[in-house]
Amino acid sequence: MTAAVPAVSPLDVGRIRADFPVLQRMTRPGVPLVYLDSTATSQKPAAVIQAMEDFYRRSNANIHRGIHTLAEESTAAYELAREKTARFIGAPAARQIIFTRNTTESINLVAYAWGRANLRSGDVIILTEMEHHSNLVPWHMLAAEKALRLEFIPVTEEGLLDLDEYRRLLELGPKLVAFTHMSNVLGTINPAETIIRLAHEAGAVTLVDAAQSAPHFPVDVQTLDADFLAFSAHKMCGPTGIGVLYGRRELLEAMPPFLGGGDMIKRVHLRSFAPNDLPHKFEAGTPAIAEAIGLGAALDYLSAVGMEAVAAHEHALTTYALDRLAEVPGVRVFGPSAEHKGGVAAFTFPGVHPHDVAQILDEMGVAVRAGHHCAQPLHEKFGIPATTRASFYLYTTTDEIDRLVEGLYRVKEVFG
Ligand code: C6P
Repeated sequence: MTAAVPAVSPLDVGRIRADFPVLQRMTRPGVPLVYLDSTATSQKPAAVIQAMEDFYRRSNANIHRGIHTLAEESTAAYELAREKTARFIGAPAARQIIFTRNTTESINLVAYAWGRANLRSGDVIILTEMEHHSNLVPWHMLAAEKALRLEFIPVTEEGLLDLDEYRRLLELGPKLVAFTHMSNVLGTINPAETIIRLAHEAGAVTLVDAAQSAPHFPVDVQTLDADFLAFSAHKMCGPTGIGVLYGRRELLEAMPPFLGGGDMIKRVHLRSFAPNDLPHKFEAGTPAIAEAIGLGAALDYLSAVGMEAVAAHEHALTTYALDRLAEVPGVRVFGPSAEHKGGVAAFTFPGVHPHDVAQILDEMGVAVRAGHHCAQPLHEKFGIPATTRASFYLYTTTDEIDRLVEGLYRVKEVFG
């Protein structure tokens, strides 16, 4: 497939695509893969696969425990990945980076450790109507346990947060404001700096779900002034099984541990224990070592490409995709205009179930996701059970968006 890219893209997408082995495959004879499901998980460049293989071939050992050569190499590689992660998001210190399994676990860690220690009956938490279940259910669970009150910033018809309503909700004196930086359905890029500044003025702690922002545009925790920020490696060219929680040092230091076990302690006696220092206090048990190294390689890869360039490429693709999808009669794309939107287009096709749309697209090699995308309340808000969702990344081309549109005309033929 030729790698046609938007005229204004700053990326050499042909070269980038050559770095991703899976993008070279056919899904069936003569049908090349068009991978438009990076919001669910991104593909991995050879450099990441190689870094993990090299670790297992050369240095595999447990970390923070042994004093033999392999254990020292392994520990150094794991801690280097933490330093790379801190640098990637502008964290002041590597010890403020906690490795978890994914965004979901990072948010659960905050709900369990910070929430249980700091929230009391009647306290208010502000969320938004566009949250992924990962940033809803942990708060539902905590609210049920502690009789907390959950409030939601409404989403407008256009797919933006209603900031006037947010200002009114802040008058309730919330303890926490937790919100997604970018919606995995609408693609809305929320004004995180403003949301955080207003939350701080109201005395609230903030948590940013950066699962869809950290992979796609520059995110700097100090510019944002975020208290907590969570994301997953697998959505940003890294492996599954490792995620990140960034936290403000004072908050992390004051929090009790999340899980108990090896590595998270300084001393253990039969009837007591003393927790370890940051970041180890929150990393009980043997962690995902090879995966951390894979994450480090993914961040090297993205940094070499340049996150500004990734964002500019995706913006151009989104503009192109919205124009092309508007040509297909009856297709309704949810979310704001390209100005406020990342590389996600979730849509309905008149009279055809999203699963059927995805099935026909798959026959043409086009991989999209169909369903509620773990954002059921948002779909309820728009009065629909499900959408078909195409999503873009640094390796996506305009040719691939053309294939998506061709596929939608095929859906029209099949379903009349
Ligand atoms: N969204 C999607 O297809 P995990 O599964 O923990 O790595 O990420 C959870 C998560 C949290 N917040 C947002 C905004 C997300 O988009 C996701 C994951 C995927 O949309 C899988 S459901």
